[in-house]
Amino acid sequence: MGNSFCLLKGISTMLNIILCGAPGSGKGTQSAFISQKYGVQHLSTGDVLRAEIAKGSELGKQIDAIISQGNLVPDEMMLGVIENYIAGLPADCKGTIFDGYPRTVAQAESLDKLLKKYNMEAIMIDLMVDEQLLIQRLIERGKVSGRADDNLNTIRHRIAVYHNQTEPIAHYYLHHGNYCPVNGNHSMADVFLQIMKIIDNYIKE
Ligand code: B4P
Repeated sequence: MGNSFCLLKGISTMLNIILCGAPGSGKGTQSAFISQKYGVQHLSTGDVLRAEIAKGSELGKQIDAIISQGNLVPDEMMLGVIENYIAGLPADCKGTIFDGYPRTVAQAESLDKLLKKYNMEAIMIDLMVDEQLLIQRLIERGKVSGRADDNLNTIRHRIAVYHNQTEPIAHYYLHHGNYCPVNGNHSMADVFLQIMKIIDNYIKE
């Protein structure tokens, strides 16, 4: 059926934000702030995958094996998650933060097609953080998160996967969409100030 609000209005007035960055760059942290301030929904693909693992399903076991090694789950699996999510959006939805999706150029292309199908658009905010700081933050988080992927070896591998598979999407958005880099090395509050400036300018346009 699709979303009638989009089809009726042409380009939807929803605020859609794609939040990208290396592991530990603060995607989850900033998504929570954005969601609270602007009333948009927060879709964390990492959380969706961890919820599947927690169910103990066969699929969850496969996902666990991939994530705990620090690798990305296959693009087709993620596309299913995103398709279901967008098709199920309520008519009064104010928008979505896509936290951690896309993570490959193929995912970016799929998301583009999906957004176009529903007459939606998005801005891409890229959190740029120095590698040493990423490692430090994830090691700290690992002390309390209990996450199998928050240990030094896996963190290093995740950062390498980020450079190889995710970083190229910055070039994709530079050429295809609204690309907005943010210096994520600062405090959570300072990073959020930079993000608010971008969103407020975008809303004004
Ligand atoms: P995610 O769950 O997306 O998480 P993340 O990259 O580890 O961390 P995030 O950037 O959200 O950092 P956070 O705010 O928590 O991914 C986990 C795994 O899921 C991936 O490795 C992959 O295997 C899989 N996956 C997810 N999406 C996928 C996709 N689309 N395709 C394929 N596979 C996918 O911040 C980290 C820590 O830093 C926190 O403790 C926080 O408190 C702290 N922090 C944040 N900002 C700070 C700041 N400004 N100053 C100081 N500390 C800060």
